[in-house]
Amino acid sequence: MPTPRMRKDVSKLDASDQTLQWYARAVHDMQQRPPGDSTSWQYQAAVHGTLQNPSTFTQDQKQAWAQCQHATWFFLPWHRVYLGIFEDIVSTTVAKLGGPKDWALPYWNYSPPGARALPPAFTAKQFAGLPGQNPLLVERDQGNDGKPFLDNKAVSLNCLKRANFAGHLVPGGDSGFGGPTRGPNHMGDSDQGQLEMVPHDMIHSDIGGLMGDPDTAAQDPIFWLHHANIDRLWEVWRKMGNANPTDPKWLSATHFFFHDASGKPATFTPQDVVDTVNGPWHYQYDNLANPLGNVH
Ligand SMILES: [Cu+2]
Repeated sequence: MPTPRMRKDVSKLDASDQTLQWYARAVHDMQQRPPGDSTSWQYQAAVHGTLQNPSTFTQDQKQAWAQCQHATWFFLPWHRVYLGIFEDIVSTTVAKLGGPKDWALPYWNYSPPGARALPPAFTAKQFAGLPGQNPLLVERDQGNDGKPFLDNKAVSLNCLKRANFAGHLVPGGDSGFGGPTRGPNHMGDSDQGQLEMVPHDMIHSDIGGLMGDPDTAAQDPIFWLHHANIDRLWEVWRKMGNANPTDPKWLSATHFFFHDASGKPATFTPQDVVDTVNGPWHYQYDNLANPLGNVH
């Protein structure tokens, strides 16, 4: 098995670290690819959601686009697959451009008081020696001035106190850490799991702009660092002694369709991705400490 990639905290990268410079170069490269190429920036963003009318979709796009899972217990595993494929595409692109072969997606852990501003690479007008505007700088309602903008409520990690992954689809009921037991669900504001509501939704809506709408969110390069943190918090929660569902309805009954980093159609179930080190991608996080301290 290859050495697992290490996903690192973006706020703690050394001054000499080139992770974000290579990210910007890879984003720029992906943006030059034709939108029909499943490894292009536009195509990858459309897998989450798109403003294009579904009646214009090709047969392939009908299966692959506008698939993000929300307000369901598939929220976490679906986004884990989405990130795994994206990280693969970026890392292949970084290597092709002459960068390191072990590039890994960094995560933005916005909960500590010192990390509540966008990382400077996302607000600089120019970056990484690229021509024109920095591809990491896009339209946002807040954050582009480089100042901290997230309050305590937005970055609260109370979701980690939930012992149950699965919740119930009952109005006002317990939606669980990971979301209510239900079939695949593309959109939906209500009945979200606790991690999906806070901090996930709060970060999306506080940044606003592209991030404020699921149909455009993945066009903002910060989306991927935000979701890497959400994926990390799932691992933090597990490491605290909590367990994923064992119900086959969650583990293996639902197959999600994607194209892998080589463009080949591929399906995944949550069972395929519960182990980050031994799954289809091999990665780990540099910090899985319980941020709540010793909670009794
Ligand atoms: Cu999101």
